[in-house]
Amino acid sequence: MSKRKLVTSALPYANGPIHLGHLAGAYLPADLYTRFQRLKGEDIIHICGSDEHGVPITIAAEKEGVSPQEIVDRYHERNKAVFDKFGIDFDYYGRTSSETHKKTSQDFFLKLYEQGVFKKKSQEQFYDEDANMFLPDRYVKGTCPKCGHPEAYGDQCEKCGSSLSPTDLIDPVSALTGNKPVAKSTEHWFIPLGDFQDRLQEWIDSRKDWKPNVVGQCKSWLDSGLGDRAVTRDLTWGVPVPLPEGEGKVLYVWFDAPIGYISATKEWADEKGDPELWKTYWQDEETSLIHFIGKDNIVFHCIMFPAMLMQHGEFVLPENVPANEFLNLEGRKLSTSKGWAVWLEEYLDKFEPDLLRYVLGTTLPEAKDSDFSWKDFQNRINGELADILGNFVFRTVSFTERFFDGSVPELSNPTELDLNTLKEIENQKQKIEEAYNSFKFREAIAETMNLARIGNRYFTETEPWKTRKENPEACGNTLNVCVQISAALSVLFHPVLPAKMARLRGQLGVPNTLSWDDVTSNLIPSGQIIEQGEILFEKIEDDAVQEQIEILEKRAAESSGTESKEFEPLKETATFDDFVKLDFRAGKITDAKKIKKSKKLLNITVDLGFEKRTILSGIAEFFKAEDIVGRSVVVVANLAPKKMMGIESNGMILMGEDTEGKLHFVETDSEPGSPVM
Ligand code: B3M
Ligand code: ZN
Repeated sequence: MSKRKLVTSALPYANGPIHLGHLAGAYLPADLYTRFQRLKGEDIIHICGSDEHGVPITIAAEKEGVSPQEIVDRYHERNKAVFDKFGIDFDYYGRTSSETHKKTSQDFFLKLYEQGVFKKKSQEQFYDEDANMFLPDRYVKGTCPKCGHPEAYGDQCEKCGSSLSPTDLIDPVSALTGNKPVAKSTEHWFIPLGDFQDRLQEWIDSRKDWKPNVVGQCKSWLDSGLGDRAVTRDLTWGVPVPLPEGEGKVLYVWFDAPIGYISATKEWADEKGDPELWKTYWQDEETSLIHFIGKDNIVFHCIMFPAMLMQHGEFVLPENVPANEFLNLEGRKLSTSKGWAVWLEEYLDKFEPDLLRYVLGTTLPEAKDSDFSWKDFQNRINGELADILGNFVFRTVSFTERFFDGSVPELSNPTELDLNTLKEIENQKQKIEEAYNSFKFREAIAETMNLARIGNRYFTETEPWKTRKENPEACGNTLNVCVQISAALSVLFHPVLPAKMARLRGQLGVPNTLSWDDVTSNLIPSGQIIEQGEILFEKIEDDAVQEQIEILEKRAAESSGTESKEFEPLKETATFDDFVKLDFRAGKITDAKKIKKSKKLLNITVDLGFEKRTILSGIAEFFKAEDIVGRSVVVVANLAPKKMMGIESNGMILMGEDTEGKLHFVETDSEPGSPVM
């Protein structure tokens, strides 16, 4: 066991408000973990802050026609406030525009520079001649070479997750002007990640308890071989490169942002009046450093930052990086630009923070992508928080109030059932603890709710409303047991429902200072007076969630209307001669079947009038084989044959793609075999 824990959660870009996806990716799990460990009495701090550099900020500023500073000032304050309201309990929320950060990241860079680790290379970089600037990777768009997604960015394809360079893109254009950019030479410093390959490999192999999704991504990076990665950029917004030859250049945002964790810890220590304290958390080997992030940040936290830390030499390496997958919303991918998101500020206008903490906690995308829906939100609140947890503590407290004047009855001559039920407190506590310690928060929450289920079942089985008259001792025992379970829940549920459990502790007279290990099956002495407060969990009405669904749909509709649609850039001009080489024919699908082992391809037989053709088409995700038989289609009939999955495909069926990426057939009424032109 380490002596102390340093938890970080990804520094959100201060370029927009926080939504559900952010919470589910990093902040809620980090907060659950930290609150649990704190209750356990661990020495733990949770550090976060705004990422105020990088192209996402300048893009937001340009869109609004304001300065980057204005953007980061606004969102830093807003995001900090909303995290606070939602109960994300950071020890410090810094920002990467601070002086401490500038100095810390420049010193870090200089140390590596002096160690001679960087390679200085001149490289060809895309330049936008109208905008008069070098284009950062994010400012170049084009088609992803790996998956064909037409909207990939020069640093990453958000569809398949591949990390890219702008020159990898097919048909690159400038995101500023839409121009075709020109390549121009510029000099930059690179960290040769290849030199760290073996050390990183060995280190990651030694991480036995990492999540499979994280190890998997690291492995695929390592397997494909690490190359040089530029750590500087031609930009004006960012931390200036601290070298005379670095004028006009700044540190790459993914170089400075993780150092932001260190700067923020320094500021935290300063604020505590113990300026050296940060070193204990970053430099003492007995610290466990844990990064909570979303899956799109894995490579930076598991490859790039560790390489930087290894090279620097004075810091601990992350002990674990329990990255989450993505959260979808109502079955669709979250998209801020398409208005398909739930912003936390909006949520908090209508509902209490603890409700979402619970529901999101039970649906965290821990092992694979997961889905949040408003219907599920309502079901879980009504069916679990209200009907199980709320109902259990309500019946316990109100029964005690009514029939025992609020005084907790004593346990005398308990039955085996009473004793076994009390034992469940310890059993469940053990399970919950193990789940928290292995970053399985969904399981931790489910097991906590199970204790309330056990209590409810026991209450019903022991029928205190009957024993009250027939066997008052047994009735008293039931209530004693139920009060003990309620008291235990008021602590065990604290990481998830901090505000609600504080209220429950108030009702039961459980001190707020109680730690996790203080929880026993005898928390409340008999004779203690307990009091019903207002109901803990009100049910959510249909109207309330319907309203949220409508808000979402309305916004999505509006944004699809007003959003200036981005069209694919046109391909190079084709001459008339090029065009007439292609022979388009009308056809009719006479048979279609799935291809084993292929998610995308269907094996389709098309009647072209003069012959039948086998054509493989990548439409299996959109159409069922049996549904397309009989459809009229247009076929490129003289395309050279191509073998896929061991089958020869002879031609291509034309498809149209809609804004959501769904495919549709291009149809014709002509007889099979007739030319289409
Ligand atoms: N700001 C990316 C993101 O918000 C980035 C994280 C930095 S963590 C050092 O996804
Ligand atoms: Zn892609």
